[in-house]
This record gives sequence, C-alpha cells and structure tokens, in this order.
Amino acid sequence: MRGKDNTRTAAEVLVDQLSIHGVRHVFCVPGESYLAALDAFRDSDIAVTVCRQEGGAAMMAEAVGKVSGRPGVCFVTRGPGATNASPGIHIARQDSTPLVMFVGQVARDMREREAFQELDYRAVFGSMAKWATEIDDPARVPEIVSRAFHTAANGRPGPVVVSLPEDMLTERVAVDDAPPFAAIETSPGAAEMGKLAQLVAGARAPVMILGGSRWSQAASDALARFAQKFALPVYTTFRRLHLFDALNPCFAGDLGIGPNPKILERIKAADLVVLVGGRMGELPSQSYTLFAIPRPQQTLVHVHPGAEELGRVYSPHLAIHATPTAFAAALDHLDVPGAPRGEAEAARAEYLAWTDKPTAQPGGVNLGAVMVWLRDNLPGDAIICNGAGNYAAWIHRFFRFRRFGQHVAPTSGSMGYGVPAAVAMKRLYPERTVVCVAGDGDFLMNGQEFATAVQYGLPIIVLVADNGIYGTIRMHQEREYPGRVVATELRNPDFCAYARAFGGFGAAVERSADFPAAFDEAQASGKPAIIRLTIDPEAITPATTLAKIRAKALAERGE
Ligand SMILES: Cc1ncc(C[n+]2csc(CCOP(=O)(O)OP(=O)(O)O)c2C)c(N)n1
Ligand SMILES: [Mg+2]
Repeated sequence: MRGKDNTRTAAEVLVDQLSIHGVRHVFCVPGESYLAALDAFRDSDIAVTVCRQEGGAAMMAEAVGKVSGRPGVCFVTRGPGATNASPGIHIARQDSTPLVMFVGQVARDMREREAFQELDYRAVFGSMAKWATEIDDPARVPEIVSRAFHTAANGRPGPVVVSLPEDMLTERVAVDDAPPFAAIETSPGAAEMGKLAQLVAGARAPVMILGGSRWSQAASDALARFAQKFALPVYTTFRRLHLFDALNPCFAGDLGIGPNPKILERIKAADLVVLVGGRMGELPSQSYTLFAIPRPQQTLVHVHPGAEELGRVYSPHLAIHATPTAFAAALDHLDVPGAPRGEAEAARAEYLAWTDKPTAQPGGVNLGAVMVWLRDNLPGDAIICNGAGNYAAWIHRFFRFRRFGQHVAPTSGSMGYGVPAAVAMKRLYPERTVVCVAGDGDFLMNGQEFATAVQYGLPIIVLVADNGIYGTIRMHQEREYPGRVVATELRNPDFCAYARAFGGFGAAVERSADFPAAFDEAQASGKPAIIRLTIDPEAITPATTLAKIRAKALAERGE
C-alpha cells in the first residue's frame, strides 16, 4: 500500500512489478525470510498456490513457463527451501524454459557470517541458472525484476534466481514502476531465408526436426503449412511432441529414447536437415551419433533463438538466429523455386505402422492399450504431464498430441515432474482435462503435491504405472550386469488408499479392459484421482522384456 509520501515497501514494489509483467500465478512454500512479500500478495490479484515441497513449487512454475513462454514464478525460503527447489531450476535450464525464482535471504547486516540458512545464491545457482542475483537496494527492485523477466524469457530462455534480503523487503522506498517486459522475437534475415529457399529447392530428401522452446500454436501451424507445401517429413525431438500435430500428414514421429529405427534411417539418408529451435542434445541425437561433430554429413540448417547455441556442438551449413515463432512466420512468405517434394508420405506410413496399434505385452494392463484409449477418447486439448521412467515410452509412442502446450514433461528426464506439472496446468486451465502419467518410483518423488490438488479442488487424474521397480534402471542393470539386481526393487504403498487419505478418489486397474470404466469413474468423482495400473515388470518397453534383455546380455558374455 502506498504511503502518503508515495512510498511502498520493497516487497510491495516487487509484487506490483510481478503484476505489471503479467504474472497471474505464483507457486510457493512459505518462509519467514520473505514474510513481507507474502503479505504484499494479500493486496494483489495474483493467485498464490501454496505447495508441500519447494521442488513441487519450482516444477509448477517451470510448467507454466513451458506452456506460456512467459516466466513461471515461484517463491521459496532461504537455504533448504532454495536447495529443495533446485530440480525445478535444473529442468528450466535443460529445457530452455523461462522461470524466475525469488528466494529469501538473511538480512544484509548478517551476510557472510553463515547466518541461519544463509546461502550464496550466486555461487550455488551460478552454473545452473541463466542469471543469479541479489537485490541490495530497494530502489532497484523495478530494474532488477525487469531484467530478470527479460533474461529468463529472451534468447534461449532459462531460469533466473533473485535473492531477497529480509530487511531489504521491509524498507520503504519511493520509486517508479518498470514497464511490462517484452518477449523479443528475433527474426531471420532475408539473406539467410534466401539461402534456405535455395537449399530446399535443391534437396533430394529434406527433413525437418523441431525442438526447444519459444514456440506457439501459430508457429506450429505456419510450419505445418510449409511442410505440407513441399511434403517434408517432420520429426520432433525428445519430449517436444506438442510442437506438431500428430494427425498432420507430414508428421513422422519423435526422436527420443528408443525411436522408430526408420526415423534414424531416414535422417541419416537425408541430404538436408532443417533443425528448428532444438539443441539436438544427447537424447535426440542418439548419444551424439546422428550427426557428425562438428560438421554434420547432411547439410544442416540450424534455427535457434540463442546465438550462443549456433555452432556450439554442430557447425551448421546455414545458421539462422531466430525464434521458432519468427522463423515459422517468415516461412509463409518464402519463395522456393521449382516444386521440390520430400518423402513425407513414406515417412508418415512408417510412423503409422510404428504407432497405430499397441504391441503385445506380458501382464494384464498394456500401457499401449491405455494410451490408445486415451488418444481416442480425451478431448483434443487435454494436457498430458509426466516425469521420467520407462512408462513414458508408451506415451511418446502411442499418444497423439495435437497442439502446442499439450505435453508437459521434462526433456531433462527429471523424475517427480508429472504431479506438480498437472497441478499447475489444472490451476491455469480448470476447464481442460489434465492427466498425469507417472511411474511408481516417479510418482512418490513429488506425490505429496496431490495434497495441493486436493486443497485447491483441482481434479487432475494421475495414472500410476505400478511395476514395483525403478524400471529404467533395472533395464540398464540387466543390460550391463545381467541378473545382478541391486536397489531397483520397490515395495509400494497402496496408491488407492493414498489417494483417499489425501481426500481424493482412488481406483485400481488390473486389466486393460477395465481402464475406461475406471477413468470415467475418476472423472465423475470430480476429485483429484489416482488410478493405479498394475504393470508386469517384465513389460519393460513396448518392444522387449526384462527376461529378453537379461538373456541377450548373458549370451553376449557367453554365459
Ligand atoms: C530425480 C531423478 N532421480 C533419478 C533418476 C534416474 N532414473 C531414471 S528413470 C528411473 C526409474 C523410474 O522408475 P519408475 O518411475 O517406477 O518408472 P519405470 O521405469 O518403472 O516405468 C530412475 C531412478 C532420474 N531420472 N531423476
Ligand atoms: Mg516403476
């Protein structure tokens, strides 16, 4: 509240800046280190979601950044609050997501004494965040918050950590507000686009690969128009399936873990690869084997919003420094000589053959059948959230994402992401169906945020693929150390009772055929729900079993 002398506390100035920058939601775990900021939220129209663990709060903010392209915001307390939040910061870093985390700090006159829960945030988050800073002077709150939003959202987006000394927050100051931050679209140059047109015109087998952030539905639509004009096969990188409509005749699959082998063949045989937005990191590049480093064997056009990413690993034949959104808009006006045609039709047929029907699996519940039912029955704008684990392979392969922001999952492979992401999505979009798919290990890393869903009346539906193991690691274990099982078995709680204990709905499914009724019941309950799916641990990927992996590894060792 402004005083008669036109002053506000620094905390009030801070919350006013958030409103100006368009923040609608913040996620937090409270702490005595930033009471003044919490108090300022009482007089603002920003919705505050109180969470159960800072990792959950940071992941919720990250999910908001992912689907909106605007910084998601979380508030955490000093020391343990900040370190608990670190997985969300790491995800934002690897996934190129705009996020601003505000963290409490000891009073300015106590710094450097290792006061209670004191941390040097610049040092701790220095290599993880895009920028880590501390506000010393209340008069600079508008300036530094504005810079935090610009830094997080522009170029290659990422996380920014802003530390708030406790006594700074309560100081009164007369200062002007900053203007709203602007997302800056870097547009491609005419010369680069001219070269791109020449390359497409002369290509025998061109393909497009989409990844990264700074996309929008409009960008995805513009890209689809371009791809269809020249029949270009379009692939997405690991966990970026939402960048292209899976029903589009040019869509040919995702380049993730254990991809359709036909995708690798086709990309290796391509003479032109147009990589838009992605970094082509370890997972999509199949451990950096798909393209030669530094100079790929195919002609590579790399479009990226961060200048520092161009030439970082791959030295492209044509580098285009642009956001995917600005690049896609420019494609509408691109004059490509001749009428080149790619092999989209054949690539699409390969995709359909790979994804149309679930593979046969041991056990009563086939996750492939569950995904096919969801793809046929969920509304076109339903949101799917997940974390990490082998269960996710069935989502990537069998679900068909239709629009931007529909798949919210960490490319960084951080377990425990799905529940907080689903809570955030339902908070943002109460009218949309939000499904979280989790592994049994994955779920319990942030399952406590189910309480947040109950507290705010957010009827998310969580499917827990319960195979009683840390499946991914067990798979690697059987490959590398066949038969020597260590630390990958789990004794799980009763997930249905867990749901009910929190005030939600719980159901167990033992056979694929019973899934639709359980899903309908969960929806009808109107409560946050957990559906436990009993998965045979042998069903380790859509393509193979643990026993087969073990037998193969033993045979290779001559045992
Ligand atoms: C935070 C975090 N810790 C550990 C890992 C390593 N890890 C990757 S997948 C996985 C097991 C996942 O188990 P579960 O959720 O049960 O899924 P499943 O593989 O059994 O389907 C582990 C431990 C990780 N990716 N993230
Ligand atoms: Mg498991």
